[in-house]
Amino acid sequence: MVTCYLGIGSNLGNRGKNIRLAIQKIRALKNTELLKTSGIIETKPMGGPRNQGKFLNAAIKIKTKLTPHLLLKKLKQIETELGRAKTIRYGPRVIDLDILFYADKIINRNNLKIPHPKVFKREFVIRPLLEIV
Ligand code: PH2
Ligand code: MG
Ligand code: MG
Repeated sequence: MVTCYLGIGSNLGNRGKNIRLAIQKIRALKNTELLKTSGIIETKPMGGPRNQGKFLNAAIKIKTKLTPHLLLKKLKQIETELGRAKTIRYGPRVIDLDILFYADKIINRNNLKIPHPKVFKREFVIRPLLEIV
């Protein structure tokens, strides 16, 4: 089992419900345990279209036996189940699930970068994260 931190964001639909449902689905993943959940904060959208709605953001701490790539795949599945459609970069989304840290691993693949490259540049990531580390 390794410890991971995930960032969660939503700015479309019932944002709070989307986040709660996503956390439930992560908790239900095999070989994965939910350890901590931050509070949910409302944040101004950073990047993307200027007229998009505000986000709700949160972070969670989990323990998992899934490999980073399998965890990524499961998170993408959950995003799809919750109705996320592919749109423009940084555009509005029903749910966004990002791996922020996976133990002390460093991964630099096209489809997966850990730690999340923007983790230290984004207040909407750092604030909830600080609550649970
Ligand atoms: N996610 C983005 C881009 N901009 N802004 C806020 N406030 N919250 C987010 O989760 C967010 C964002 C890309 O994933
Ligand atoms: Mg993101
Ligand atoms: Mg993402």
